[in-house]
Amino acid sequence: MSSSETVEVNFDGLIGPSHNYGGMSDGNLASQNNAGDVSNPREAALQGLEKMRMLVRAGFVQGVIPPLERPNLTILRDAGFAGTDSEVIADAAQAEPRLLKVAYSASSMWTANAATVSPSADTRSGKLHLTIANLSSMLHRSLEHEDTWDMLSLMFEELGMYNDPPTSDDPFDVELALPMHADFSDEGAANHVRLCSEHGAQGVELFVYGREAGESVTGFPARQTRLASESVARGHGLRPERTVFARQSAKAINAGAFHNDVVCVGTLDTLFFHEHAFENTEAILSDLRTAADGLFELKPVMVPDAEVPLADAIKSYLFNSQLLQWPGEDRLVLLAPTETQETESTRAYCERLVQGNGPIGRVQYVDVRQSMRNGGGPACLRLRVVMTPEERAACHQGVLLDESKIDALQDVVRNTYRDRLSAADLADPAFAEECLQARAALLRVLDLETLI
Ligand code: SUG
Repeated sequence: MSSSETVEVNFDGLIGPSHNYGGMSDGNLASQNNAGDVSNPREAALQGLEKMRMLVRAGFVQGVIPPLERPNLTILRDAGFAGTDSEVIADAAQAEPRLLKVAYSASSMWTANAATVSPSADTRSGKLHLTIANLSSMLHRSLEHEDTWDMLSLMFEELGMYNDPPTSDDPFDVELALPMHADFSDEGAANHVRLCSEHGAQGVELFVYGREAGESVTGFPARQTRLASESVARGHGLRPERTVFARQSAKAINAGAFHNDVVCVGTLDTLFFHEHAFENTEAILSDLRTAADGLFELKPVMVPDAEVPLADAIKSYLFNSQLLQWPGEDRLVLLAPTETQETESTRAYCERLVQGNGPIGRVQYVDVRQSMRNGGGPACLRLRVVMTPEERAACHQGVLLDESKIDALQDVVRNTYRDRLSAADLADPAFAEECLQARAALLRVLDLETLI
């Protein structure tokens, strides 16, 4: 990959040492079904790092976002637990074990929910804008946004915490999360797709929401409001004529597609989605074509329910794949979870897909099972940031990976992470110290000691 190109950088979440199956996400079938199982944080983090390695080897620019500090003792102290950290943990384990799981959740690994990102080619200011997602729908996820803001400010504004507000020549604008209220419920890039002719060109941004602010919906929670999507688009200074808002279908949400990226993925001029992903598919495609007028010709790839039933799409996470312009290949590559290969209808569909002459030419499978068992596939684990060479040079270099840095991170994981973690283990105050030490060692590899 040429260093003079504008490229899409994937910033993967590094899975933290407290990865566990808490059963905390209503409407996320994997989280619900695997609640209480014993997790393997070491294997989880190694699987994630191997995915990053695969892309580094292929020639992609690959970044990483380290785990947030866990346990989050603030939520426990806010809930009235007092005393030393050990006392707080021991008392919470007795009185509020569910809250202890919340405090320990490693959910920041799903960086597609960290922020919504608009590349500088799309914004009025000419800056790369990132709005941190408030994740207000689920308690454990609502704890992320403040620390994610610190983290991304540091990564993208290089010491941004000490340089706020950013000066006019900063290439980045990292914006605080929207207000913490159900009307502004925002889950970040998981409900956002950017389409374009090439990454550096002006694009069209598609925002997908599940409900209007103030609307009460029945069934599983709709985690994104139209107000939130519109607020992010306004804040980023996007051109209204190049921006499309689409409603996710209630059918998809109630079948377990708690984010749009469970039923849709897009890149460049290609939108790959399930027949039941949207409320009004024809109108959305027409809006996208109008928005793309003069920029590129949209290539929709719609998967019919008759070929892949919605339930199979959700079980296999076919759409929660990374759709990539693989160096040296003419057509796009779908980096899909191994569960897609193991599900009959999706495996057969993928075989037919690549035999055709459409925009997707190959499917590559990747094992991220530990994350999948909490409803997080390859696409959940990464935040896409389209960056010019100048922006890449201006961001914190410690989080851009090569294989030796991946080796060093894997060594830390092998030496400090457990290979077995159950809900009962969270009650042991010594585990809190173990998590802090593991994270500190990871941060040192990434030159982020300032976050320790
Ligand atoms: O928010 N799971 C996450 C999965 C996020 C997937 N991200 C995207 N689709 N982009 C969620 O539901 C489960 C945690 C638990 O139950 O322990 C969880 O938070």
